[in-house]
Amino acid sequence: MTISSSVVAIPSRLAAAVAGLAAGALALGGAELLAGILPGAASPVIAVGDLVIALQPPGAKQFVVDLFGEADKLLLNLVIIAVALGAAAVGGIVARTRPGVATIGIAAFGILALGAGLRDPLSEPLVTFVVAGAAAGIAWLALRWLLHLAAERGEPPVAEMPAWGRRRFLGTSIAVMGLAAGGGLLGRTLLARGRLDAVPQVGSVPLAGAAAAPLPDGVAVGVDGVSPIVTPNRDFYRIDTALIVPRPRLETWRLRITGMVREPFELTYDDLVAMPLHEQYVTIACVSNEVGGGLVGNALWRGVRLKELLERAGVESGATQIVGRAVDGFTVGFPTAHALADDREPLVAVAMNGDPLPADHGFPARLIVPGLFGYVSATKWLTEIELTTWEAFDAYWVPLSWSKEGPILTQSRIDVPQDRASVAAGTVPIAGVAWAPDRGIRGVEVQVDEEGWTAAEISAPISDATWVQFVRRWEATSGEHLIRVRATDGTGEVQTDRRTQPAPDGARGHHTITVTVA
Ligand SMILES: Nc1nc2c(c(=O)[nH]1)N[C@H]1C(S)=C(S)[C@@H](COP(=O)(O)O)O[C@H]1N2
Ligand SMILES: [Mo]
Repeated sequence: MTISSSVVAIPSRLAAAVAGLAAGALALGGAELLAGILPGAASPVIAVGDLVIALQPPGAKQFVVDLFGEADKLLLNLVIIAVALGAAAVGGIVARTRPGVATIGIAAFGILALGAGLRDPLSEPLVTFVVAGAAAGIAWLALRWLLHLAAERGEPPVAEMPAWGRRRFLGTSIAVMGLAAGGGLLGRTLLARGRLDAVPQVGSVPLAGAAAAPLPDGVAVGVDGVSPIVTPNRDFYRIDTALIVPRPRLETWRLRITGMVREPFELTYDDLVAMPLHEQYVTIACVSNEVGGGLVGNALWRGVRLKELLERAGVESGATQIVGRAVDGFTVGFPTAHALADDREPLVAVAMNGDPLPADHGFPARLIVPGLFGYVSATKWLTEIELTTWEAFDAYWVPLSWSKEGPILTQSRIDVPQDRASVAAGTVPIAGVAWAPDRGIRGVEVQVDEEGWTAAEISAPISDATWVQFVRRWEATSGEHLIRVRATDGTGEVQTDRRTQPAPDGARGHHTITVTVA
C-alpha cells in the first residue's frame, strides 16, 4: 500500500473506530460467505454461538431455557456480531497508535474462530482453518488500508482538511460495510440451504409394513381455534441447539448401533428405509414448555422399530441406557427398560405426517420414544445408537442441571378463548388440548372462578401416546372470569396445581386464563 500525496497523520479516534468496524464487518461477512460456499467450513459466528451454548454455566437455567427458540438464536447471532464489531472498533482505535497490539488481537480472534469451528463435528479442519485464516487476513488488510485512508484526512496538522478526503474515507467505509453485509447474508443463505452442494433430498419414503389405523371417529371436538389433533409439519414446534440446521449428506450418512451389543452394525439410508416401517401417532413435548405453552405437537411418525434394530444387534444384559447421538454432537439418554417395554413402540423415524422428515425435524432420521420429553429421547439428525450403562454417560442437558430422567408430565392447555379475550354472554366453548404420553388421558376438568371442577368432553384418543382435545360449553355471564384446566392421566393421577418452573424436569401447574364477558 503506497502512501499518496495528501497529508498523512494519525487518524482521529472516531475515524479509526469506523475503520476497525468496517474491517471487522468485512472479515465477518467474508468468513460467512466462505462458510456458505465451502463444504465443511464452519461459520465463525455460528461456531462461537455454539461455543456459548455449550459453555452455559449449569446455574444459568433461565438462559438455557430461553436459548432454545428461533428468536433467541437470532438474538444470539446478533449479540455475537455486535460484540465482535465492538471489539473491532476498539481494535481500530488501538491500531492507530499500537498496530502490533491490534495485530495480536486480530490473530486472537482468528484463533477463537478456528478453535470454535473445530468443535463442530461437521466441520473439516483444513477448510475451517482456511476460513478463520482468511477472516483474520481480511481484517488485518482492510484495517491497514482503511486506517491509511483515514490518515490521509487526519486532522492535525492541517486544520482545514480536504473535505474530499473525509468523504472518500467515509464512502469507502460505508461501501465496505455494505459489501460485508451483502456477503454475510448471502453466505448465511447458502449455509442455511445446505451449502452449495445441496444434499440430495428424498422425494418420498416408502411405506412397507404396518400403516397406522385410520383416525377414530370423534377424534376432534369440532371447535374453531383448538390445536388440530395432527399438527401440520410447518406448524410443529422446533427446539434444538443447532444454530444452523445440520444437513447430513445421504451418501456418507450412516446409522450405527454400537456399545454393549453382541453385534454392532451400521446402516445406510437405503438400508434403513428398506426395513419394515411402522407408523404411529405420537405426541412429543419439550421439557422447556411453560404452563400454557406451545412446545408440544402430535404427528404421524413412520420409521423402523427401535426394538428390531436392538434385537438385531443383541443387547447385552446390563446395558441399562440407550444413548442417541446426532451428527451435530447432541446426545440423549434414556432407560433401555423404557424403550423395550411391551406396550411401547419407539421408532427411528424417517417420515413425519407422510413426508420425509423435514430438515428442521431431523432429516434423515430421528428417535421418537413415546412418553419421554424430547431432550432425553427425540434425537434429530440421528447417527448413532449406543448401548451403555445408566451410570456411564450423562447426555447433553444433564450436566446443565436438567433431570436425567425425562418422562413427559401430564399437561393441559386452554386454546379458546384466548387469555384476556372478550366474549359475548351465552354459550362459550372452553376448549384445548391435554396430553400425558404414553399414560393416556382419562379425563379433563375445567373450573370457572370458584365453582367446582366440571368434567369436559374429550375427543376420542388415537392412543395413550397422543394428546386429546377437550371442550366444555360454558354459559358465560357478564363480568371478568378466571378459567382453569386440569387433566387426569391414564393411571388416575390428577394434574397438580403446584406450579414449578420448567427446569429441571418440566413445568407443573394448571393453565389459567382470564376472560371478560360483555
Ligand atoms: N440433534 C438434536 N436433536 C434434538 C435436540 C437438539 O438440540 N439436537 N433437541 C431435542 C429437544 S429438547 C426436543 S424438545 C425435540 C424437539 O423436536 P422438534 O424440533 O422436531 O419439535 O428434539 C430433540 N432432539
Ligand atoms: Mo426440549
